[in-house]
Amino acid sequence: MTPLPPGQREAAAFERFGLWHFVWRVPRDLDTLELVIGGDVEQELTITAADLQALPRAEQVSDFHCVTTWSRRGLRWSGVRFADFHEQIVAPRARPAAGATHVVFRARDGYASTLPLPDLLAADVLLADTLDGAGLGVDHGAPLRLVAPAHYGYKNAKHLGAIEFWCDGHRHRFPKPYPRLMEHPRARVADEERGAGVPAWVLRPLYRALIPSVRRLSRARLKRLSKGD
Ligand SMILES: Nc1nc2c(c(=O)[nH]1)N[C@H]1C(S)=C(S)[C@@H](COP(=O)(O)O)O[C@H]1N2
Ligand SMILES: [Mo]
Repeated sequence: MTPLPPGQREAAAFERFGLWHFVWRVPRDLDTLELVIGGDVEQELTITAADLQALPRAEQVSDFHCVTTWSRRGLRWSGVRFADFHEQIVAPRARPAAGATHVVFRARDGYASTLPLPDLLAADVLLADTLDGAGLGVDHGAPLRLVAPAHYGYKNAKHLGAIEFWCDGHRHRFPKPYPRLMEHPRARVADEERGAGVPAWVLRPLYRALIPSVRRLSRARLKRLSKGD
């Protein structure tokens, strides 16, 4: 098993997680994929599952690290590589501007995250639609999510609705009501880039203290959902 990165602890299970507002919000109609490609592009597109089927499938086992200090190792994802998606769909069909390297992921629950294009072209970055051999459920980001293992969980947007390519990095802000300092532009796990302008050692204990309340809320939400709510 790979060693845990600095400040991380192994979680007992891979459970649905997120910030309180989003953990309580569950998007509807997660069966069909409709992914808008936009931003500074020549042609806005709406991508469906059929478009993704034309790309090579990729499978990988990777570790997942939440900024609140829990990690889960050895998750088996499959989907398409972001690099293939970019090369075979985005570049030829949407034709982003040459300087459009600020990539924004918008989720159907109102969540959003961003990463620089060069980070997304790494071989272990997937647009994933299965976990451990089964289609993604409502808990882990159906119908399609970003998996970028070198970056903290908060960059790995679930329930993708749009991917935008912008020349200007200010097109994105960390979702309200949460402060911008919660989002590091790259959030690399190996470098412990937990937040922006706040040292990792300050954030570690604060974030660690949040885990139980988020888990409780998330489990309560899933329980209500299973009763049809
Ligand atoms: N759409 C959406 N994506 C999201 C979040 C969210 O609340 N909504 N939370 C992020 C955070 S903080 C983490 S740790 C992971 C959790 O992924 P999981 O729910 O599959 O465990 O999703 C990330 N992506
Ligand atoms: Mo997280």
